[in-house]
Amino acid sequence: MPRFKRHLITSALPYANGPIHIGHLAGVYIPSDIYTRYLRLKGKDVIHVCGSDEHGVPITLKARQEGVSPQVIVDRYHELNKKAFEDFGISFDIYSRTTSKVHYETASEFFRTLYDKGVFIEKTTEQFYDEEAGQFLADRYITGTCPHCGYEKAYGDQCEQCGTSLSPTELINPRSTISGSKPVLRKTKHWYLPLDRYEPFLRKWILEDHKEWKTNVYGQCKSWLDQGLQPRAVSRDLDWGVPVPVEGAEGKVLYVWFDAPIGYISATRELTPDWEKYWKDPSTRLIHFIGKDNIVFHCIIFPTMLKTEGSYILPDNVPANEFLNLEGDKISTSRNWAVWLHEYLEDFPGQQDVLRYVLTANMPETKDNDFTWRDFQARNNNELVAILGNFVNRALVLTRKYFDGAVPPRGEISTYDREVLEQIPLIRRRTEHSLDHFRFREALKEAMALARLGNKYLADTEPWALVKNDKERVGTILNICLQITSNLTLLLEPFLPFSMQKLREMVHFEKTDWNLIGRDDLLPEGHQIGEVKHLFRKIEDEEIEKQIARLQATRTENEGNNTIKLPPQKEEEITYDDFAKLDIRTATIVAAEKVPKTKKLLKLTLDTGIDRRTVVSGIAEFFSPEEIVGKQIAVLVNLAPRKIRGIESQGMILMAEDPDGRLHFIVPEDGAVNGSPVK
Ligand code: B3M
Ligand code: ZN
Repeated sequence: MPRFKRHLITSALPYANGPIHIGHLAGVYIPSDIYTRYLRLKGKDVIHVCGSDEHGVPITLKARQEGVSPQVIVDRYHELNKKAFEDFGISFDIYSRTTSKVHYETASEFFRTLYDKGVFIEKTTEQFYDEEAGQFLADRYITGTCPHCGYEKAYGDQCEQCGTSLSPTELINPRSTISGSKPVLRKTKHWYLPLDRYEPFLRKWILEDHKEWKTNVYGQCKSWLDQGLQPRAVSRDLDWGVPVPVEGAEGKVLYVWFDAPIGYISATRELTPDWEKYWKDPSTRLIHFIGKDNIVFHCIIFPTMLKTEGSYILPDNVPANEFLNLEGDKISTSRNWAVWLHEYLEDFPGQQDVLRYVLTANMPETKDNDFTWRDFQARNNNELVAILGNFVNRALVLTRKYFDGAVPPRGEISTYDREVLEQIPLIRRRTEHSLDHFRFREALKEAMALARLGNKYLADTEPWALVKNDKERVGTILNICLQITSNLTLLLEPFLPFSMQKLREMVHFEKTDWNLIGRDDLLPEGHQIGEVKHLFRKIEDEEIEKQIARLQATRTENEGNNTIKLPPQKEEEITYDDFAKLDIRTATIVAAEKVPKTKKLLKLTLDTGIDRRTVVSGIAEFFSPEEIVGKQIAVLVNLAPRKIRGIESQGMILMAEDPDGRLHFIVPEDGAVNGSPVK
């Protein structure tokens, strides 16, 4: 008897404060969707729940930025993201939201149960308060320097640079993100979940009973546990969220990370009156798909909540992924460094599966990974078009041409034919093994092996060369190709649902039963196939260049403009030591040229007195290469080198920017030896 009777799959609830990008898809929603589709095809009892995370500071911050209410923000992005997921075939059974009535009830009840059981510690502590804004500063309302890595824009709850989870008082030089002012400490009462008390339970449950978890997940849990757990506040002083359902808690709401995972329960509750069997029967297998920054919440905090509540099951696995980068840089909403799903569809309509394919092939399963447009094009053209599309197309077109679209009889089969047919169940098993272990890149590779096999079989047997003299043999070959094709519709369905639906229609094979994979008689002799269409199309260089140019424009806008702009107003004070860290020197521009295909960038060669070096500078709109060669300037020479458009830039030219955006060089007045320090 299998240990589990049913599956409950959850995908992290994305904050409804911005659109969905490829990083979200590759990290969470494609793996969870592949896995769910696979289980469904196998005929398992499975539900996949998700929804918008609509509380917390990420939402209220965004609302403040736009000067609208949080409700306006969450309504907008809930609809946008729900549609984006649908458009990409992410087949949730429900996409709910944490502002729903059911969720408020479920979350309050949950808190209340723990409260009544005496699980929480009530504590009054001093927390940061913004006197100008008149509010407490939780989590992302506060930024400052990370005590671990020195990143200057770390949030009060987490440093996005090094991933460390922080509490606001650890930040060096804390600032309010609302007013920019220096916060003061004020007393406030909150409820804490004493995680430290559950450490023995967590150690055993994770470190002993779940050794099979992915190493990145297991490792993070172990390091949390080894560092020792602290009580965690589960309430906040905010006016947006689920009110703390006890007396004397006016103005306080549940911490977003307390209510959000309960959102999985609320969503299930909305989906089915049978929700309890998914959450409370130990023969349900609960699996959380998440990104790596959510590990502690899903492996330590939420399980502790479930455990202390007492009536719920715990997750059996938490297959978290690492992060996807874009063209070598961290994906960032605020820097607009992303490929947004809705924008992708405008440029590549109907090509959702291509993105699904490329993101699966590059899934950041064990380490961070990179998405590049060149790789996207290559995988489409060399794999989807040249292997899968090509095989299927030839098999179907030849069947129509030689046999009027009726599956020809299979005559005597050769040893080679047999070997090919015998591969099908083996490929199935290998694909299953990878899927069962949440190794989706590998699974896709294994499944694509069947397309490769078919393509090679067709190339080796060359039916088009035999048709004149041995039509019977051609019939056998095409029969085998068609069996492979129908097997492909099943094997690739979890990965490429749109294309496989199309292919099922083309071959008139509507069965969606994983257990049929491996059979060599899926399409009986005489079965009529339908009209043949292309599954994929070649992606041209121009289409890719357009995408790269768009990113380049973003990069230039953000910072590619590699110049120090002297600020129009006086900025924050620094010490002399801060200033002394900057090694600024005089130098002469000895060569200059435009960086191809950019509007703003010049590649400069400088004589700095100490060496000759290259600096890429965003000044091309104001200066032609000819007019600046020979000019003496000031340059920051000890800036860490960085690649801009593939060119390593080793420094930064100092420029003054006047109010209308014009740039002026900072020039030593009557010449100075190159390399003279500017003090
Ligand atoms: N909204 C964080 C995130 O989007 C959070 C996940 C909640 S899952 C319960 O990364
Ligand atoms: Zn840090």
